[in-house]
Amino acid sequence: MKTYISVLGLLSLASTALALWPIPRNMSESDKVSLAPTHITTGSSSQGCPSLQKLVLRYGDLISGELFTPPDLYLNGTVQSIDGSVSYLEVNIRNVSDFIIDLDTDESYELDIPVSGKAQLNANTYYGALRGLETYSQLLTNDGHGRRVIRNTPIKISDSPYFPHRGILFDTARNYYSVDAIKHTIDAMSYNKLNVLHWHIVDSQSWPVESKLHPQLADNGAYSPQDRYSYSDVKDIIQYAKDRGVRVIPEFDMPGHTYIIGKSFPDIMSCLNVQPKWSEFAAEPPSGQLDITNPKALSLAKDIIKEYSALFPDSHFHVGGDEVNMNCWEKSNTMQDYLAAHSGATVNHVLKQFYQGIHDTIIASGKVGFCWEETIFHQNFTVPKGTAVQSWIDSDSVRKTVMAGYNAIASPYEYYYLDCGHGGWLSDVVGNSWCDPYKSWSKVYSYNPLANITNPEHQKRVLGGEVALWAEQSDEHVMDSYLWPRSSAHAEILWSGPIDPKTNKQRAPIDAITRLHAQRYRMLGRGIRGAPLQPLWCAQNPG
Ligand code: CP6
Repeated sequence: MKTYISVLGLLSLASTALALWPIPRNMSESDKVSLAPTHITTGSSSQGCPSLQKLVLRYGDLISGELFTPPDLYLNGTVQSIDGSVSYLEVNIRNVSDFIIDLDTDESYELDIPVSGKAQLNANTYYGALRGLETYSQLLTNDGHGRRVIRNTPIKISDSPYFPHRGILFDTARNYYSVDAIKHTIDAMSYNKLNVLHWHIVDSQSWPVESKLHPQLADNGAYSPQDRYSYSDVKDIIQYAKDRGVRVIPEFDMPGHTYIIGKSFPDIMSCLNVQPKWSEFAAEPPSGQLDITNPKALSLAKDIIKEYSALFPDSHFHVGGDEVNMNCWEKSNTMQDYLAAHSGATVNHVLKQFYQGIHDTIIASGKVGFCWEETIFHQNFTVPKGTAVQSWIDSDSVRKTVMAGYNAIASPYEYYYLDCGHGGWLSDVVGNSWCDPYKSWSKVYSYNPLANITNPEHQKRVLGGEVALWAEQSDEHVMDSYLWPRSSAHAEILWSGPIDPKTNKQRAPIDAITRLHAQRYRMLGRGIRGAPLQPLWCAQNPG
C-alpha cells in the first residue's frame, strides 16, 4: 500500500487539468477559464461541403449531449471565477474536395481558443477537421457547477499524427461480430484518433462475408445464415468508417488458415481436418491449407483478390501468409507427385510460385500488398517494393523489415495481442505460452515501434502499428473491455509519438495515467465500456 501511495504522489505532479487523449504534438496553454459554446459553424470557404456540415452537426450533438468531469477534478477542480466566454467555434478546411482517406491523408489541424470571442479550427482536409473536433470536444469540461467550460485558456494547438498507420486488427472469423459492434468500435477508434481497421474477415473457422463470385464460400462457411456480412453491410461499414477517419483494410489470409474453403472446394486443399494430431499440421484446429501445387487453388486465390479488391476501396490489400505449415504440404500426395515430376523443386519453391501469383494479382488489381512477416522471413519470398509487412513474432522484426527495404507495421504479440492471457481457451490446462500473460495498458504503452532504428530513411518506413483483437477468446460482448483503454495507450504512442518532448525520453505510463483515466471515463460517457484502470479514489485523491 505504501508504494501505491507514493506512486499516487507522483501522479499529482504529472497531472494536467487538460484531459486530452492522445496528447497534441504542440500545445500552449495559460491559466484562464472560459465558458464554452456547443455551437459550431463552418467558415464561408467550407460551406459548400456537405460532409463537413454533417461532421459539424455530429460533433455539435456529441458536445451538447455531454458534460464531462474528469475524475481528478471531481472533488478538487471546482472553478471559482470565469474569465471569459468563447462565442462559437468556426471550422475551416482549405481543401474541400479532398476526401480520400489513405496512408498519406493530411490529418493535421490547428485549434485556437481565446479567453473570449470566436474559437477557430483550421485544417487542410476533412480528416484534419475531424481530428480537431475530437480535440475540441475533449477540452470541454464541467466547471463543478454544471457549466461547460474550457480550462487553461487561451490555448493554441497545432497537431498532426506521428505515424500514418494507427490501427486495430479485428478478427470476425473465430467469433462473429455484428455490424453494430464493428461500428461501435469505429466510434471508439475515432475518439482516440485511430485510423485503420484491419479486418481479419475470414479464417479457418468461418467465412462470414458474402461472395458473389463463389457464393458457396459464405453459404458453407458462415457460422449461421445470420452470422454474415452482405456486400451492403460491408459498404455500410466502410462508409461509416470513412466518415470517422478510419480506413478499412481487408485481410484474406492464405494459403494457411483456410480450412473453411475446403467446405466448398475440398479438392484444392491439403491436410484437410487431420484428426486428432491437428497440431502437426496447423497452428490451431481445424487443419487445412490451400494445395499450392494445384493451379485451381491459385486461381481461387486470384478470384478472391479480384473480387474483394473491388469491394474494399482501400489502397492496401492484406493476403496473410502467416503460420503456414510446411509439414502439411510435405506429407501430401499431390506435393510428393509434384516434386517427383519436377526434379530439383522443393516445397518452398512451390510456395514462392504461389506467392508470386498472389502478389502479381494484387498489383494487377491496382492495390498495394500487405502481408505477415513470415512471407519474407520464413519463406524468404521477395515481395514487391512498397508492400507493407506486418510483424508480430519478434520485436526486432520491424527493424529487419525496414532494413530489407520494405514498409513495416508493428504488431508484436508480446505487447499488442489483446485477447490473450485471461485464462480463456483452457490456457491454464493445456498451456498457451504465446498468449500469456495478459498485456497491461502500460505494457502496450511501453512499446516503441522505432526501437533500435536510427537511420531516418529506415524510420520513415515504419508506417505505424496495430493492436490485435484476435477472436478465439473474444466476441462483441467483451470487446469493449478487451480493447479499451489498452488501444487508447497504443493510440497515443502512434499519434503523439513514442518520445515525450518534455523529457526527450520514451513516454512513461506514470505521466499518462491521469489523462488515460479521464479518457476511459469520457469513453464510458460515450457508451464505450472500457476496463477500469484503478480505484476512482486514486484519481480523486492525487497526492
Ligand atoms: N490467427 C492468425 C491467429 C494468430 C495469427 N494469425 C495468432 C498467433 C499467436 C497469438 C495470437 C494470434 N490467431 N491468422 C498470427 C499472426 Cl498469441
